[in-house]
Formats: sequence, C-alpha cells, structure tokens
Amino acid sequence: MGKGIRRLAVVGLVLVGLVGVSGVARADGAPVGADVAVAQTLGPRELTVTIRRTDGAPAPLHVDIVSHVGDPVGILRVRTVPPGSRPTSEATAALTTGATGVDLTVDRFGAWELELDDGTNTARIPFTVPQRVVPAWERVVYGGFVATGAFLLVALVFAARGGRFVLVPAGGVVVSLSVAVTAALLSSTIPPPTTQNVARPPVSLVVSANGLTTGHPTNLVLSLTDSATGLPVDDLLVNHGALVHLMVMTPTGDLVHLHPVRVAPGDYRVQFTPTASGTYPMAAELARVGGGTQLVRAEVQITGTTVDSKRKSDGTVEAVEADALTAGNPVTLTADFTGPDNLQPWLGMRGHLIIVGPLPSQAVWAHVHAMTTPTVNSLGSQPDETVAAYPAKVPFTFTFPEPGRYHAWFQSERGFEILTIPVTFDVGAAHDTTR
Ligand SMILES: [Cu+2]
Repeated sequence: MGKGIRRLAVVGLVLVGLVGVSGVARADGAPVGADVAVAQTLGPRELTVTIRRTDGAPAPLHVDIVSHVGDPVGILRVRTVPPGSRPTSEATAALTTGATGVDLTVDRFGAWELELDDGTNTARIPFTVPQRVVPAWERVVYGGFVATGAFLLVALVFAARGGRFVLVPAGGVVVSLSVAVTAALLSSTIPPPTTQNVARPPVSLVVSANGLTTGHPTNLVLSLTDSATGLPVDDLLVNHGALVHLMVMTPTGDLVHLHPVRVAPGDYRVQFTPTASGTYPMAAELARVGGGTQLVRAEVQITGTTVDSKRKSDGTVEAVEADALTAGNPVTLTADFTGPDNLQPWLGMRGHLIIVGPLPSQAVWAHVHAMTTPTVNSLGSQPDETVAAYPAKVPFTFTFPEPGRYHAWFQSERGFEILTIPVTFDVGAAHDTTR
C-alpha cells in the first residue's frame, strides 16, 4: 500500500512539473504596460520621448529623450504629474544630439502626465501606470496547484503512518490537479477582458496662426474638438509614435513634418517657421480611442517675403517598372538613402512616405510606412531609435489612385538626423484594356 502511494506521489509531482512548465510558457499574462515612444516638436526641437514601462507603484520611472541633428543644445526639465495635482518628481536632462536618460518616480497607479519644460514651451504627455490584473483562469491554475501540493503533503504523511484514510487526500490530489490542468488548457480559449469598446465620432480641427510671417518662428495652435459634442478631445492614442502628426506643405512644395505638443485637453501647439508667402495646406493624422486613424485637413495663409526655401535631398528614389507609373497600378518605390546600412527607425518605422496630389486639388494625402522587424532583444516590441542597423534602401508599395502630378517625400533617420528625399511623380491614366 505504502509503495503504491509513493508511486502515485511521484507521478503527481512529475505531472505538476510538466503542467507547471507549459503553464508558464503559455500564460497570456495581463497587460503590465509597455514602453511608450512619443515624438514631440517642442519649440525648435524635434524630440522622441520614450516612457519606459513600470511594473507597480511606487516605482522608479525611466524616460529616454532623443534629440536630433539641428536641435539646439540646452536644458529640459522633466516632471511626473498626477493630472490636476502637483509634480511628484522632477529631473533635468542636458540635451545634446542622441539619447539622454532621466530617472523619475511614480507613487500610484492610474493616469499620469509627463511634463516637458524647456523654459518657454511646456508639453504634457498622458500615460498610464497600469495595475497588474490577474485573470480568473490564472488564479484557478495557481489555486489548483497549491491545493494539489497541500493534498500531496497530507497523503504522504498518511502514507508514512500507514493510515486507512490515505485515499481521501489522494483523491484530493487528483481533483485539484484536474482543475488546475483543465484551467491551464482552457486558458487560450478564455477571451481576455475587453477594456475599449467605444466608437468615437470624428475630430474637428481648427488651426490658428496669429502673426505668422515668413522667417519668424511662431506657434500654430491646433484646437481639436469632438464633432458631436464640441467638447475638447482628450482621448488621443499614441499612433505611429505620436499623438498628432502634422504634415504641412509649403507653397514651394516642401514638406514640414511636425509633432504638436499637448498643452491641455484638445489644445495642441507647435512651433513653425514659414519660408514663403502663400497657402500652406496641412493634414493632421491622429487616432481616438475606438475611432481608428483619422486624417483631418486644414490650411493657413502666410504673407511675407520668401526666405531660404531650396529643396535639399538626402538620396534618390527609384520606381521599379517606372513605365507602370499609372493610376490604379501598385508600384514599388525604393528610396535609396545612400551610404552604409545603418538607418535608424524614426517613429517606430524604418521609413515614411508622404504623398500629396494630384496637384493642385490634393485629393490624396497619404502616409505610407516601411515596417521594422522586431529585433532579438526587444521581446517582440519595436526596436527604438538607438538601433542603427537598417538597410539604406527602403522599399514602399503604393497605388496612385488618380492620374496627375504628385509631390512625395521619403523619410528615414541616420546618426540622429532626419533625412528627407523630395520627389515629384507624374502619373499617367490607367490603360484601357477593354479595346
Ligand atoms: Cu509624424
């Protein structure tokens, strides 16, 4: 009898070991947050701010700030602020080209703001310190294993004494183990709790620019309101590495790619220096909770004399099967940023392509991406900007929907410098194949 029980105990331990291992490997885990990278055009600087994930609170919070070529050196004050409250921690970053890290602290779970202050401009980036939620199936699995261990112990004690009731705890081992194994096996079929299931109406955008003249930096003020209620929009998601991407086309056909900073709910601002007199059409790309990505258009008029506005190019673009540059035909456009294969991902992508046309109507404002592949050490997340390992040639696939003339800008990053290749395409009408 004692031998049989001992054998049962060994089999039980082996089973617990096996299921325990597979249980860890397949655990979905609850969301414990992730790194958040947000592009911020703060004053004259184009910054990438990465808020590293925290596990719990109170906890240290690490923030990395990347400054790009052309940004002035200087001091940036960084603070953690619970909304509507006083800052709980502050650190100072001495900005030079490249990455600078600061250490802050968070003392509670929930909504926070990261405040960036360069002495003139202030940005407030919303972020969340998540509380780890253990899913029900996980609690059942762990509870089952704990019970199995307890019953096993009792069974062993009974077996050692040669008691007659040894089958009772042995039965408990079988039952609790079954519960744990069943819960672990079913875990993949149990849907995770849904947190976001609300659809929001589109955003209305009004851009005002008081006293804008050529050659002088001034703030563009973006007012974002809910098109249904008229209330300020305060539910923007970080989309492609920014809360708002503002693409502005100058009268001379240049692109200015900006990332307005959040000053208050629905109030975004960005410094802008116009270079020529005329109309500046623009498109803001943003995403609301449950609302998908939206492209909202606006324009401002600028008067003044034209200052330095020559288009410089950081490479060349080759259209594969260039003769096939016709409307409705997918074409591969390969940007060659020349030089070594050390491009860095900007805004989480190794390449961006912005297309505006056909001119002058601009029915199309497109933003196409060349994705990065996750790196070995990044645990499935996107590599950050410090990974300088991408090929100098970046292919994009695009279908021009209508014939006509298009302005296009290919963008990537190298040595913390944002590179741009401006190109103009003439797209022909689709061939009529029915004749
Ligand atoms: Cu952008």
